[in-house]
Amino acid sequence: MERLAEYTAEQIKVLEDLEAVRKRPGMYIGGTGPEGLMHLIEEVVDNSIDEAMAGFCTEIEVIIHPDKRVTVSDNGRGIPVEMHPEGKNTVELVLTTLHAGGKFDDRSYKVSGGLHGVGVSVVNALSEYLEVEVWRDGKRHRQSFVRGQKTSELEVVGEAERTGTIVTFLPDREIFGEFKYDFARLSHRLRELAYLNPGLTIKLDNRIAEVVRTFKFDGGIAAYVKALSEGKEPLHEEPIYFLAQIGESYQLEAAVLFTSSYDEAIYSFANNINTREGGTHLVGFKSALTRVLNEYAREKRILGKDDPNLEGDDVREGLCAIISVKLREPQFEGQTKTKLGNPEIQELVYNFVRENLARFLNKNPGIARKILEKAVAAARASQAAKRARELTRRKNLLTSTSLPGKLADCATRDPAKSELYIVEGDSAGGSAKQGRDREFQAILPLRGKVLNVEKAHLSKLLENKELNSIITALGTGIREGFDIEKLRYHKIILMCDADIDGAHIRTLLLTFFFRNLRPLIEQGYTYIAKPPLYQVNLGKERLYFYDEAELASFREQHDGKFEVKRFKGLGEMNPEELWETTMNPEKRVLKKVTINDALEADELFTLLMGSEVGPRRDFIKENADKITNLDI
Ligand code: 0RA
Repeated sequence: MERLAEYTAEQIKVLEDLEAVRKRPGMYIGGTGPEGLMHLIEEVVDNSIDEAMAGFCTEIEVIIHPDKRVTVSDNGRGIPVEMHPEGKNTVELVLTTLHAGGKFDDRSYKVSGGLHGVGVSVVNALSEYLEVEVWRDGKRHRQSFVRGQKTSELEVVGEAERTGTIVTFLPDREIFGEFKYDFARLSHRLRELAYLNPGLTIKLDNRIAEVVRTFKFDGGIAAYVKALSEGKEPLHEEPIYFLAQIGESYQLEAAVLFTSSYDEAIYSFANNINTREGGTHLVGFKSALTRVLNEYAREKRILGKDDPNLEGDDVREGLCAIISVKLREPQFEGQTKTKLGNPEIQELVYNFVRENLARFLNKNPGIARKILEKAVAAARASQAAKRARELTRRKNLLTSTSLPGKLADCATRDPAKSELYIVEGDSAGGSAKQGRDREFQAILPLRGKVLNVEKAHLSKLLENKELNSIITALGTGIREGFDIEKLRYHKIILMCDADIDGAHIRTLLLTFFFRNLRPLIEQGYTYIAKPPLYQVNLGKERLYFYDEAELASFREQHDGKFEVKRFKGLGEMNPEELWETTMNPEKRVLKKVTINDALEADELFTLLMGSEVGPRRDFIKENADKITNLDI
């Protein structure tokens, strides 16, 4: 009797959990758009990654099938199959119980931050269909589910000569609608995971885009740093790399490459999660770096008695670095749960970097000198720039700054009501000027490829006419000189063509904003305009469609008499059309740029600018649909 009551209660709990997840998917996977879909895949992959981190898995494969099913397989130990007293096997428990992971598995560094680590049961609950196959104890075991509920018991279906887990699922259309995967993002993430787990092979077999990619990097984060600094000139051949294992609970890793460029690119990770908001590991890293370089400079008399200390910004100019920590109990904080909070980590990382970097500098005096000469030069330049800024500020009081000639400004002076359209090409710029509402819409046309900001010095960048006119039109200044109070428009809208060049220019502009005007992205002032792809003439009516799917569903509802026109570029639209479809606030589609969009643009940009042909070709294939949809 008692047994039966328990079983029923357990059953009820499972159903309640299922309902909770299906009712509010956003709470568990962050949304039901491409972001949420990405979380589903990541959740399953993370389980395999945990197995790799525990040292039992060397290969992971992700297959995107033409019918949108996803298969994630690994050669780990396999989910345990034994029965529990309540009559369920471990596989079923893991797949139907919220947060079951931890209970059945004591793997030490688990990926469990933010929305990650919600458990595969969440993926199961949100899948039209899920099948798991476990190869373990010489047998292949299989169990199937529909919308989180089992449709079969765990059955032995054959023999197995190795071990592993294979999960295949189809996201539920009731939840996700007619969904599309973000391929570029998926391959970016899988590549990143391969760098973070050296030696692990991750294969992505994308049968929709027909791209197969295999990621394996024996060099780990040192190789990642090298790839990220492609196109920059290194001050030393090989990245400086350190690794420390502290007891059972912490693993610390850092890879550092100083370059002659002017950008700082530091990426931090905790348990394989990109901690975009930083955290204690990053703070520990930065303070150790500044401390060690100042100590070395004093000891070797590179800095004189009367010289001030080098500032953090000076020692980090041109630095490309990755800090990756793995820990048992990560605490993730911040708006997007991508800030590491563990207080003990700060000192651990500080001591780790301080000791290892000091030792490296002492052993490699030639490299040390180059690094410090660069830092000293940066310090001088920043002092000079500060003086120059003060000078121009004084001058500006007399001469009043003039706006760029190509800018067609709006009438209102109220930034909260004003919009700035940054438009690719003079011809589209012309149509936009004629079609706009001049009361609150300003137009700034840009000519051609804006500038390869990656390779440019800060002062060069300010000489570039196109970028210079953006800066003056915005009114804020840049970098340390940035002042949001001076912003002249509260909506900055990037309007580019729906082709590969447009995508490239947009990537470039986002990179420029990310590096120089970051608060405009962080505080949500930056948008991407989405012009329509098709115009349909139906009798006297003119209709516009923004992607293939919209047009397809229109075709389904109307047969026969209508005319379809495909827009190739913004320049093809006349002023009225441009206003109707892309600029009229009542009708237009704008996408707010997030810091993630910008970060990805930034990394992508470095890859695209690099010498490798492969990444560029793959980018184009994976983005083929996005480029026509302009849905960055
Ligand atoms: C619980 C315990 C153990 C492994 C796993 C779960 C596991 C889960 C997944 C999900 C995808 N791939 C996986 N691989 C392993 C430890 C098993 C043991 O001690 O033998």
